[in-house]
Amino acid sequence: MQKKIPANLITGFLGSGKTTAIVHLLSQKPDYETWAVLVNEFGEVGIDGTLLQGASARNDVVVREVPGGCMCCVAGLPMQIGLNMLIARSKPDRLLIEPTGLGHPQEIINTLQGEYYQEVLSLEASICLVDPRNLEDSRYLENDNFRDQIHLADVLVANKTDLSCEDDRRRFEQFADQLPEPKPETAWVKQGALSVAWLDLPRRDRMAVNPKAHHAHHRSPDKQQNTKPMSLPEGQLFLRKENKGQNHFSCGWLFSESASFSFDRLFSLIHSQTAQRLKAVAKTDQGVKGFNMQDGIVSVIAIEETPDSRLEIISTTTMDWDDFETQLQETIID
Ligand SMILES: Nc1nc2c(ncn2[C@@H]2O[C@H](COP(=O)(O)OP(=O)(O)O)[C@@H](O)[C@H]2O)c(=O)[nH]1
Ligand SMILES: [Mg+2]
Repeated sequence: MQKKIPANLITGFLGSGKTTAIVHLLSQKPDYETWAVLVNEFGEVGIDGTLLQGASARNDVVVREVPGGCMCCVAGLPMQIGLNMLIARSKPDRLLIEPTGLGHPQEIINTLQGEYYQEVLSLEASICLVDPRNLEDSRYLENDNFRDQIHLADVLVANKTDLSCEDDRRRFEQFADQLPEPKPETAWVKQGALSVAWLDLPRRDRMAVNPKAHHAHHRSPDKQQNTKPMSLPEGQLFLRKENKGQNHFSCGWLFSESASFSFDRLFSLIHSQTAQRLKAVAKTDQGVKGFNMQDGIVSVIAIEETPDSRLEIISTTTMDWDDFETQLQETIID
């Protein structure tokens, strides 16, 4: 019988540092192993896959995206198709899964532990990242997905601690101590510096406190069947796709390979946004760049190559997408 592939969930709310943590884990991968990463994004266009592949830049790491909503909604067919292709293509020694920060982990856990994957995958420790500054914010503490992400995790990690103060640390320690079931491992890190050893910790079976939390979506049935990555019809410069659910709105743009952006203009536009989150991968006059904006801070990385340019915004309020689109088009070099 074939050895089961160890699989780990890396969970955490929007922008808590999951992708950063996965890049860090990939840097600790033993040279002789191949690892696969499955990333689910709330938005429709899918950007983390390129950011991850760009940052790891290794051919013994295979990344696949499942865009278009929370994995708890796409946990059925789209995730199975993505996962099956990933496993068949890369025959990985380990699988890391990044669910969207807005998702509830229970459905994914059910799928991964279901009959279909029983002989293929062995689900090991789940690691949940939190920004400790959020532990005094009732919008997080009262959010069922946030609470269950923490509850279902085996390792609880405070990330972005460079932005925290002593009070945050005390609050995090108290929070961890008061959990009904203490975690086998807690940590206080920066830049998603997870230890690869945590991946081998055993997973404890727990029941979600609020497994129905993911049903608070407003998705049309046709979207749930969306299994294909987005692609652009011939001759079209760009297309745009919107999504909403979990009290968040997203809008994504996919640009043709011929579109080239002014780095300075695009950076300024991204920097001026007030939305929760903005991510982009763009061909610019300064090379291919990955942009990541969270709480008004923009980080930029160089990426080796990308077949096209993409940008996605996630916001807690509706935005004037037409207006943003006009501004975005103005950043393209003629
Ligand atoms: N200051 C600071 N920024 C971080 C840290 N970890 C991640 N980030 C930044 O936070 C943003 C969101 O990180 P990302 O890994 O994409 O979060 P995800 O949405 O959970 O996958 C990015 O701009 C990261 O560069 C950290 O420890 N400190
Ligand atoms: Mg991410």
